[in-house]
Amino acid sequence: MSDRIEINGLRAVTVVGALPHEREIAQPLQIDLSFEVDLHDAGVSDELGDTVNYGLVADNVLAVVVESKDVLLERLVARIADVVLAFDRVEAVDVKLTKLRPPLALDAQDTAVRIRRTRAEAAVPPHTAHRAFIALGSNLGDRESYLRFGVASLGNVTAMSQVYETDPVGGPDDQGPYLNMVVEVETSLDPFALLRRCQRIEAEAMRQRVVRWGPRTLDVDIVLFEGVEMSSEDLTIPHPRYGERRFVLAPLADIAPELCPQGWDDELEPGGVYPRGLLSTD
Ligand code: A4P
Ligand code: MG
Repeated sequence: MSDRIEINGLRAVTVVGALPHEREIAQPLQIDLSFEVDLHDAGVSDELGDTVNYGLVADNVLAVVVESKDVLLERLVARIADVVLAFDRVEAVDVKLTKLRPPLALDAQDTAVRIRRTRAEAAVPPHTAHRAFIALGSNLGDRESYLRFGVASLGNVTAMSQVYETDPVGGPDDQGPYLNMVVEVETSLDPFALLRRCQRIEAEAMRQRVVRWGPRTLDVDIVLFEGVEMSSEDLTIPHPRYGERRFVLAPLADIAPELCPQGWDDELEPGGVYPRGLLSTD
């Protein structure tokens, strides 16, 4: 990942070192941090909830450093990496810890250790994963490409329905047929952050070739989010109309039939939804 947040030149005074006088007298350190976070959502939403609050990271790091009684910079720098990786969205961190007045009988400006740690190797719990189901629909332009773009942008897709060609439900009379599908994702985002991600993907798809006021190139809706039932101005889960729509339930039944309302296949109007096989990867 190329997105990063940096905190440079953070200073603290603390006890660290192996020499007797270093155990007695606190000494100045400098901490330089660079951590990997996906910043796409925050770049669109302008919401602190979509990024990592670097003020909070700096506070938590300083709290650990000033309490330090570590002998080795190596130990303290590893603990700093753990503090940063405890923030859910941080994927990896580079930390440089510098002794500004090293105890050397030589003319050296400073000494430092530098490490890189990733979430996979850190002593922190993995992301809290939630299972959610997302419906994608397109009836404008290269519909299959838009679906492919949507699936690729969602990240961590764990199951994928077939693609269905479906007659439009509602809306203007002259719009063309849709391609619809449903995917399962595993996400560490909360429902609102996931909605913002869906909306960002829609915005990116439309930015390219949308006809103003025309049908949509890509619709990305949250159908279900494990353990969540909610209704707010911006977000209703489960999606308010999913139980009435064959174009959502047919693909959902491919990957999670147990989550479809009982008897839906007999109760809903037949027709209008035609399977076309798995999303092609060309
Ligand atoms: N919103 C609330 N709950 C959710 C949720 N669970 N997921 C809000 C996503 N969005 C949710 O959505 C309007 C607002 O709903 C958003 O601002 C969000 O805060 P939108 O995507 O901007 O507009 P929309 O999708 O046109 O509206 P709506 O009411 O969600 O429409 P539907 O019900 O999704 O229907 N026919 C076929 N064959 N295939 C289709 O895919 N899609 C539609 C859209 C109509 N007919 C169709 C299809
Ligand atoms: Mg929608």
